[in-house]
Amino acid sequence: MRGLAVVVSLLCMVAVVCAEESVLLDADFENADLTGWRVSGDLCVAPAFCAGQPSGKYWIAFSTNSQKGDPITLCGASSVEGMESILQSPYLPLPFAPSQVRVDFDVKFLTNENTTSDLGTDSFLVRLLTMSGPVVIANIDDGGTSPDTKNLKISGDARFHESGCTPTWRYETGMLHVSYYRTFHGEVKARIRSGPVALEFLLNNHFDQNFDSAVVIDNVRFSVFR
Ligand SMILES: [Ca+2]
Ligand SMILES: [Ca+2]
Ligand SMILES: [Ca+2]
Repeated sequence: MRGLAVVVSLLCMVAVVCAEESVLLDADFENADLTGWRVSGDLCVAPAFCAGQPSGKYWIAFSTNSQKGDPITLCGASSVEGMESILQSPYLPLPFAPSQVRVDFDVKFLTNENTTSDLGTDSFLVRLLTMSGPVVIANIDDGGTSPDTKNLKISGDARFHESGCTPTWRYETGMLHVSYYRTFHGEVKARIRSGPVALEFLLNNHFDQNFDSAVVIDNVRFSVFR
C-alpha cells in the first residue's frame, strides 16, 4: 500500500489532476450544536422520528409549520410568517482561491401538498452564498427534484410515496443524496476568492400556509479545490 501511495503522489507531482482539497464544512450534527449557524423558523436538531433514521443519532429537521394556524409544529417553533424556515452555515473563510467546489448532503422531503397538482409547490432550495452572488445547488419541490446536470447528481428514490409519518405528513421521498461539483473560471472565480462563503437551506411554503412541508437533512459536507 505504501508503494502505491508513493506512486500516486509522484503522479500528482507531474499531473494537475490531483487538485488540493480543503474541507470547509463537515457537519453530521452529532454534537447537536448549531452554534455559529443561522437558524430561523421551525427548525431543530432532531433524533430519529417517523421520518426515519438519521445517520448517527441526529439530523436537522425543518418545516413550514406555524403555531399560528397549525395544531402542532415539527420543532415546537414557527416558520417565518408561516412561510419559510432557513438554515445557514457559518460564514466560511477560503484558504485559497478555489477553482472548484463540492457540496454533498442527504435530504428527505415530506409534504401535505397534493404532489400531482401544481397548486402550492412548496420548495426546498439550497444555495451557495458567495461574494459573486448566490449559486443554486439544488431544488426539491412537490413536483420532484432538480434534474441531474453535469454539476448535479441526486441519487435515491425521489418519487413521492405515502409517508411513514401519516397522518402528520401525507407524502415523502426516499432519503436522497445530493452531490454538486462545479468549476469556476475567470471573473466569477476572481470575485469568489475574497470569500467568505456559506451554504443556505431554505424551505418555503408556496401559495398557502394550510398545506405544509418538511425536510430532514444530514451529512452536510462542503469542500473547495485549488
Ligand atoms: Ca447525523
Ligand atoms: Ca404549502
Ligand atoms: Ca401551516
